[in-house]
Amino acid sequence: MEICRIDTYRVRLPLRTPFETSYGLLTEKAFDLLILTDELGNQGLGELVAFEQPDYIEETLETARIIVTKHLIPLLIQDEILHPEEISERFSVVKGNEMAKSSLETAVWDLYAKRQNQSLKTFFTDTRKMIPVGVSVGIQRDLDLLLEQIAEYVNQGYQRVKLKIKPGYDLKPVAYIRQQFPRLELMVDGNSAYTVDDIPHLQKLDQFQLAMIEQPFAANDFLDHSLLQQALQTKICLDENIRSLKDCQLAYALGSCQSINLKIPRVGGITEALRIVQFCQEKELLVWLGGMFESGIGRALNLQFASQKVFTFPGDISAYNRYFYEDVITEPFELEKGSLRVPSGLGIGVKLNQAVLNQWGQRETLYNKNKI
Ligand code: OSB
Ligand code: MG
Repeated sequence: MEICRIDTYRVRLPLRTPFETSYGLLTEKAFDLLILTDELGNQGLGELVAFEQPDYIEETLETARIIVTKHLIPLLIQDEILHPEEISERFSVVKGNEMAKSSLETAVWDLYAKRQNQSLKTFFTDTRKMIPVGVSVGIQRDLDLLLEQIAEYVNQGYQRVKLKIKPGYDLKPVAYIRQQFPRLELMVDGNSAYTVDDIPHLQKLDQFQLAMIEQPFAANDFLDHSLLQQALQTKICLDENIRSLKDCQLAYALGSCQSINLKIPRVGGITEALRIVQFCQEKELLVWLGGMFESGIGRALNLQFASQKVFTFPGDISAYNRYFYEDVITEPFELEKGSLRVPSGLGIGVKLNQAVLNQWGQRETLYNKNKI
């Protein structure tokens, strides 16, 4: 197949409620949609999920845009594409910049599936239609409000709660939630806010039967995470650290974690994500699907991928109304008994809502072979 045209929508969607992590406050989600058009007029959709601040990882929306337009699009259009698995190899001359790569790589997978008249999940093995999901809850200093928020999510049916923590805001909120919800599937996410000196403090989390503790230490740290995992009963889960299969192998070899939060954009796309799933299965590492406050496009991709039965642990894939007032797709995802349904259409299975895009987005053409 040949990519003849590439368009983008730069979108900002206001969040229903601001989301606080140890990095700061997110009040709206800015992202780019990428639309690839082939020689037959089929369209593949991808989402560039990078945040505006380089706090979660190095990439930002702006740096990723430069990488996409200046370095990746030329590689994408230079030769015909026979299979989407070729793309990660073709992009490997560009170092890092996984989210930029993923925005195009996943769009190529969507386009390929549509050309084959297939849903994307048909390219994965052992899939199902309903995906158990959880919710990630931001830092909320008023513990009664926090509890109210969590009770609301539990009532809606979410099957797992992830609580964002940071130094000075950890044991107390966790103890408070545990007291009210003794059997809730609960975990915490430190988003790199702790250091090796906090190990004795973090050991106190062992008493709360948490499913796991996500990313307490720095994004490039494997050694201190390994020390912590040895000092803990609770599983450590790595998020920011994991950009590739190699990172998983390193974490496994060092014993830095027992669980992997897999985000397709953070590992450069579907091809690398599939390799990681396979490795985790071989090594019996618990792998589950994370989120980046995606719009319906990235969320549809996540659901297609999470349709693989290995994803038994509820993902950070919530209904659209946990994040936004309206979504950029025509049928936004709703919660059905604690699960989201994998869309059954071709490719990622969703259609763009043009009215919403016109209101919140700005269109630009990045490449046009025939100047059509
Ligand atoms: O660490 O997983 C994270 C959101 C922003 C930045 C980092 C993270 C998160 C989430 C969001 O936890 C999960 C979601 O998309 O629902
Ligand atoms: Mg995380």
